[in-house]
Parts: sequence; structure tokens; C-alpha cells
Amino acid sequence: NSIYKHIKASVSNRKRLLAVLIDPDKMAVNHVASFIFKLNASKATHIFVGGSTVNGSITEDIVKEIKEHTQLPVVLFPGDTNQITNKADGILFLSLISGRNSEYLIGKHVKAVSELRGTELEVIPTGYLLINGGNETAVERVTETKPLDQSNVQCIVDTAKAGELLGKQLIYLEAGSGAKEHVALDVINQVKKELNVPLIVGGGIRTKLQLENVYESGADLVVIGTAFEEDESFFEDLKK
Ligand code: 1GP
Repeated sequence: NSIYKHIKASVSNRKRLLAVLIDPDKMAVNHVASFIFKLNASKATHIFVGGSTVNGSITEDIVKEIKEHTQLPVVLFPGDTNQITNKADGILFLSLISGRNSEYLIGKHVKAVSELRGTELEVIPTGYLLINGGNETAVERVTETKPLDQSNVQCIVDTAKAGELLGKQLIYLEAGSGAKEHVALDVINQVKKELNVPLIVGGGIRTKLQLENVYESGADLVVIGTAFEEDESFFEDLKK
């Protein structure tokens, strides 16, 4: 369990972690090398691979290609069981605890076991909360669950804490890929105060200032996808 150990150690040492999200649907295999070249020169510490609507085996091809070009841990962030490949290093085993769709709470997980059996993937139990970022995102559409309202801070805090008490090793506050607004700083702050496990925040973070604010508010690991998809020069702002 070296990925999780490293995250825990980084939290203790107050080291900020940054995951770049690669959506296999939006990245051609022949573009991976040049993308990873820029990523390697940046402050990124992890590469997450996944998406809400990826089909078939393209995840495996993308992961193989990523692994050719980097030493960073590659962690699956799957929208569905067909995105599981043993070519990655680990997997966020996400339970969508903000919603009440049993498929995304436990159903897909049961189906995933036959895919996971026999792989060496480090499985990291993760409580996943969808928070309203001001627009309907793919997570909401695909999972058919409503996001939690940003103004209902107590509900978000209690949901996150319930996840921890259920044994989730990470809590992920997700505004959804391409969210108009990222998770509010106050929400991040209140959740962080209650949690003893590392906190991941993602969705709608597009600038260096937003990234800084999200860390200051208590995020241990931040996930950014869209900003790099739209403009790879963002890597320049985040040089090592
Ligand atoms: C989405 O949290 C991630 O699952 C990243 O979101 O694409 O908006 O950066 P963005």
C-alpha cells in the first residue's frame, strides 16, 4: 500500500499533492508522450486516469503509454468497471456517498471484484461526494444522483465524516469535471476540520490562485483535468 502510505506521509509533512486527471476519452494515445513530458516538469505528484463515459479498452492503452514516460504513480479513477486495468499502480475504489443510487454505492463494486482479483492494483477505499458546482456535470448525469448543495455545509461535513467512520481511507469532494465553480473554500475548511483521513478536492479548479486557495483551505490532494486539457501552458505556471 505504498501510494496511500505516501499520501499519508505527505499530509504529515504538509507537502501538497497534485493529481493531473487524464480522461482517456479526450486524450489520443499518440499525444500522451508530449503531455507527460510537460507534466513531469511540473509539480504534479500523481496521475489519475478515468472518466464518466469511457468505453472499451482504451484506458489500458492510455495507461500503458503513460507508464512508458513517467515514474509518477498512475491511479485509476474509474467511472465504471470497464476502466479497470492492471497496468496502473492503484485504483480509487470510489463509493458515491453523497447519492443514494445503490449501483454507485456498492453495486459496481461487487462487479469490479472479478476484475480486481488477480491484479496487483493498490485498492484505496474512497468516499466520493458530488457537490454542486453550478452546472450539471457528467458525474451527475451518469450516476443519476443530485449533488449536495454548497450552502448545506453541515450535510457535506456529516456525509464526509460518515464516510470516514465507514472506513474510507480518503474523502474526495468533487464539483464535477468542468464545474463552473470549485468546492467553496469554507466547505473545504469545515470538512477538513472534522476529518482524520486525507482530503481530495477536484472539479473546476483552473488557476494557480484557485489552487493555492484550495490548499490553504485544507485540501491535501487537488485534482485538475480540464484546465490542462484546454491549455497545456498551465503546466508552465506549475513548474517544479
Ligand atoms: C473531475 O475532479 C476532477 O473528476 C477534475 O475536474 O476537469 O474540472 O479539473 P476538472
